[in-house]
Amino acid sequence: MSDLILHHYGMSPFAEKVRLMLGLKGLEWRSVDIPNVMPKPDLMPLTGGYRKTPVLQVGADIYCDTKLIAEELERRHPEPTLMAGGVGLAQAVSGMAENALFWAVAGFVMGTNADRMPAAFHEDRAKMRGASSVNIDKLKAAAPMQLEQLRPQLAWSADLLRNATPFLGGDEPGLADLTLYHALWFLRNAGGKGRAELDVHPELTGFMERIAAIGHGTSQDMSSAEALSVAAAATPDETTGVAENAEGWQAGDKVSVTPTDYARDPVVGTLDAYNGQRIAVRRTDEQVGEVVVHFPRVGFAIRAMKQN
Ligand SMILES: N[C@@H](CCC(=O)N[C@@H](CS)C(=O)NCC(=O)O)C(=O)O
Repeated sequence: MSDLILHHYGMSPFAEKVRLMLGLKGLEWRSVDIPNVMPKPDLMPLTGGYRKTPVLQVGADIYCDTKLIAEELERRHPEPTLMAGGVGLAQAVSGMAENALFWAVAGFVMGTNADRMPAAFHEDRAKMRGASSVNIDKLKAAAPMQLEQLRPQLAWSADLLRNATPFLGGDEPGLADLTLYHALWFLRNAGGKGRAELDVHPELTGFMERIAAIGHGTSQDMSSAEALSVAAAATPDETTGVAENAEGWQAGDKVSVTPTDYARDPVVGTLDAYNGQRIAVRRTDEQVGEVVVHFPRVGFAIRAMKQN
């Protein structure tokens, strides 16, 4: 069976983006179901603190963030390509779909479904965003404003798709499509009033049907304990090394790597790889031994730690 292990949960839109990448490439993969709130005791030994969903594991190499997961899947399994229309197109779409559009969807979904969500979920997300307390009334009161933000962006998305042929990058679906799709999928699947907002745009509903038809490849469930054993038995891939860089980073520097937006939990280790696109940190965990945790450069801050 496959060496690709995805740590995720069903309702995660960013995980849906990766499940579709696996489908687009027709891959087999192992599926580890993780909690949607902290604590995540079987994920932390692998990531060293990074808590977002999803995470891709290949042996003792751990890939964080869907941008990097896309690149890594493309490197390991180049055909069929995920990069129809080019990586620049995918990242440009990501600039909209994973920021203004995604947050309008998230705000609307959270506000309109607030009473149906468990208190533990609200508390976890408030903490993850760095808020000092949960304010459900504020969340609910913000829903109409979020809808005002959302509607024009759905119209822009429909316009983009009206000019697609039939995908954003041409004849074949690619990362740009999956990136736009995952925000729309979140709006449709979260229940409540989201679906009606999509239904007024036939371009969006047609596109969503085409993307859903890609499927998720072939997955087999794996327990989180088994995934930890896989990491413990494996050795990380050979490093791609630290490229010459103006910032002065060198292999072996003690560093922390932290998302720049939310869930800013630092991952600490020694610098293993650094180049125009990626940062990788080597760390030793008492449960799984030596692992290398990989991040994209964009969206992550690297900082020097004191050597001891
Ligand atoms: N930039 C990240 C965003 C990932 C993200 O925010 N995922 C959400 C779930 S869809 C998350 O981590 N929520 C908190 C959690 O699952 O603990 C990526 O592309 O992977």
